[in-house]
Amino acid sequence: MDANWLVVADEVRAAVADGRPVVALESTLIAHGLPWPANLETARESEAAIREQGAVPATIAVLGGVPTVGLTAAQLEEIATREGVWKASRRDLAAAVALKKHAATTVSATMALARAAGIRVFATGGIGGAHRESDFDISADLTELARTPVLVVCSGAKSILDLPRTLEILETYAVPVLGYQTEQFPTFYTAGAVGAVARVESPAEAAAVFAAHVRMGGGGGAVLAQPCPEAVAISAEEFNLALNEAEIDATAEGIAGPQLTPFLLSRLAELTQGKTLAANRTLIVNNATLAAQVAKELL
Ligand code: PSU
Ligand code: MN
Repeated sequence: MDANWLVVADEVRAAVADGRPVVALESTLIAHGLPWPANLETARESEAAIREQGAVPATIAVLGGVPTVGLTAAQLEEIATREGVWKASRRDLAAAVALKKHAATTVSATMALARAAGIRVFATGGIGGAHRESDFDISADLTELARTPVLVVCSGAKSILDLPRTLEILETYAVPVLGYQTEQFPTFYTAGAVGAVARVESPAEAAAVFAAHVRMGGGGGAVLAQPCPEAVAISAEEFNLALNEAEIDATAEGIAGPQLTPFLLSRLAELTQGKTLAANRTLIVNNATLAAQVAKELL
């Protein structure tokens, strides 16, 4: 049974109780990662992709202080349109609840709430990680992966990050990182890959690795990383030029902390004439489909 401090949609609760496949979705990418109306469209497309596979979607957010697992259509629209929605990592959840805020949940907060509702698979675009040129701005997503047993299906960590360093931190935390039909860590919406990860060929193999990790007392979660579809991926040259410019703008405007990721994502979309936005949307929905396929195999 789920905890008494969170609201779980009836459909989600029933599916979890019956052991049917459920996929959690985060809300920070809706409220802060993508512009209107692409944000709402992508959120709806992700839910539809999960249903198409025969699984139940559960988008997660905090509404008026209530952690909510499985938003209604109206609640989804509210998170996509409302001004002043907080961005809550796990550290911010208690404040959002006690101060009765509307908060979109990042990967770390979504994992924690998914776990509380009994959901084991979660789809997003890219996890947070170690920012470039900062020793201390390391996303809470990494520590959450170290301690919460949820499989996060993504396209690696966001290209704006120091990806080799992010991968090293995941190793330190003993978080299994799986490449979906690849032996390298995908670089989000940029073409290319870094490092070396364990390759899995199918949703069944991914599910088997995650199940083994949990069974052996791994304690934490795991990452299943699927490359961005080639047709929409941005070349490394074009991306790096745009990122250098976006970083200069961030420094000039004094943007840091939780605002940095949303600022860079939106500036990059402008600088690439929408190419990063198109790629981000495509990979998010693609990951939702894969997550549903893995959730079916985990039963
Ligand atoms: N994936 C996307 N867009 C996003 C994010 C992920 O395609 O906006 C969000 C996730 O919620 C992730 C957060 O947890 O960015 C990381 O933020 P930070 O770097 O401040 O930890
Ligand atoms: Mn940060």
